[in-house]
Amino acid sequence: MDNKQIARVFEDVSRLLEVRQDSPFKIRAYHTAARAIGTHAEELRDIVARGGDPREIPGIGDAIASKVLELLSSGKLQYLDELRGSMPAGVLELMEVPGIGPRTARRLAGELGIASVEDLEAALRSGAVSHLSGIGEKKARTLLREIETHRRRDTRIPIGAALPVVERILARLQTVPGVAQVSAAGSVRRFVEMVGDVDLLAVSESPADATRQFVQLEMVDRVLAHGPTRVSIVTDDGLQVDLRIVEPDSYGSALQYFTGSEDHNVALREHALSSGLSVSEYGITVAESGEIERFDSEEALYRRLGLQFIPPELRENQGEIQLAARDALPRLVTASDLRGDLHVHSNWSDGVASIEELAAAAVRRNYEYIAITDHSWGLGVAHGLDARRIREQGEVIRRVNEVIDGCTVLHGVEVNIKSDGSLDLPPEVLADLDLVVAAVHSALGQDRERMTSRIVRALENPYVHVLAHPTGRLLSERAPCDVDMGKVFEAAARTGTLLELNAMPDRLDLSAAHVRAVHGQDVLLSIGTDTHCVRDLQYLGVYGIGIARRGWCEPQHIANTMSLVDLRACLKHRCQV
Ligand code: DGT
Ligand code: CA
Ligand code: CA
Repeated sequence: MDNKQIARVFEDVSRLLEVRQDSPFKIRAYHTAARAIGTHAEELRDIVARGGDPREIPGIGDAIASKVLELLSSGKLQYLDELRGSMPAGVLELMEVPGIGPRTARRLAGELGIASVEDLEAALRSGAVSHLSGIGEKKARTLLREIETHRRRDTRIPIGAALPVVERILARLQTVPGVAQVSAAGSVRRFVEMVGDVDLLAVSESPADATRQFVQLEMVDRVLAHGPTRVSIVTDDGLQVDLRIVEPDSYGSALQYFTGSEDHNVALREHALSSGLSVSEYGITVAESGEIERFDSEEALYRRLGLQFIPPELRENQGEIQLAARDALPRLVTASDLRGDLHVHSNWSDGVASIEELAAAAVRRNYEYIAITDHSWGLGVAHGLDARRIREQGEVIRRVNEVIDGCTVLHGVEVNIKSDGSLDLPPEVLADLDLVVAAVHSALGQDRERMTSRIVRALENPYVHVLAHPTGRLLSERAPCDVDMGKVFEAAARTGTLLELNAMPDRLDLSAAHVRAVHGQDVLLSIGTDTHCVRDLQYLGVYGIGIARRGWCEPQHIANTMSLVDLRACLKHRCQV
């Protein structure tokens, strides 16, 4: 068992103890241990193998250490089995749905015999639950939305979980002798937010060697199919990966075909047919002569069809083929267009890096600016800043700016939007800051009307420059808030407030669909990573740019493509502070 699996077991123990209303101390001990193990760098099995002790990990005491040993030797935990046995079936599964706590789960499973998420959905739809268990109509609607999100998680995987796997496999395949070209294809290459499976393509002189190396990767849990030029595996994270090996002279055609989307490919074939050309995964057949043309690059293939190269992120048959035919595709933003990061947490609130470390990392990345936007005090958990600490932080930032070269640290804040739309810092504090990012963090379950007017009120606050993670969604974990985005876009345009594209892979908020929807509405976007450690800064050019491109963004749609001088002027002018 690896740390992730062990953590999962202790998390289950903690939850079952909670259902049983066991001692809060014990519940917390298992929860803390689960978190410590899940995030610990060294595998527990390696610690034990080198003669070490599980108690080396802070948060693990005697009782849990002996359970770790039991898990490592037998793969099972008797204590967990006993706990499960003492409780109605289904409580753990029900608690996977956000909004269902231990008390509700126990009541649903124990009194109503609801043993699965499917049972619950049926009961909610029929109204059976609301009569018996005090779950009102509004709560029932919220739960149904959460179930929807929960279900999608079971079948589709966030791009943020797929990309690291793709990168590891591609890096490995590149080292196999005879392999010339490798690429992701399918929905991953199109930067779809939730992907079904991963498609990879490679050119190789000896396909058998490449496929053999692939099935021998450590992450492979099982092999679904293994042919001479095509393999499908499932990784130990449950992700299906298909690899195809193709000939060098048809690589362009194959890559185009397997990148999809299917709708794009259908439309492309229709476009080609009108000029007597028939497109397949192997090449283009000229109808008149029957001659087959092959393409080693996608660029050449699209050119042959009289089209501009269409970036993968646009290939959804949403007008891209018609635009490409007129040479009128948008000039999509790229990572090198971005000049800085506009949402960064330091160890002044809940981040782990110091302002000095973040500034140094920004210099290394050639950023022109980086905005430190720590949480305000209203967020109890995050060591939020009050007026006094914001002043002290300003002093530190001034000193850092005196010593670093080529990059400016902007002094910002991520101010909390309270449930009535007011902020938890006074105007005179906000007025002194370079960048005020406002966000909703509490009362996420408000109804549509209240949530919308709450956010609109925050947008109307003259000190707010940016609305961060506008919908509050966590991919596969938490449904977006119930909010009228049309009204949010309208208010953002009217007040000159920027909307954030949060690049944290579990947020991606705004979504690509929302990003695309704001074009033409005079809404300016800002991309921020919501970084809590130096490593997360890399998300800007990966997920931030990926979603921006998928949302058809050109550089002028995004505030952080501007120079510092222009950015300052723009913030001042738009928000009229
Ligand atoms: P996913 O995996 O559900 O996130 O979405 P995709 O787009 O990656 O779909 P997938 O994995 O089934 O196939 C990858 C690409 O290969 C797809 O975008 C287009 C192409 N393709 C695969 N099978 C077919 C097919 O039966 N017909 C057509 N037209 N294209 C196909
Ligand atoms: Ca796929
Ligand atoms: Ca596939």
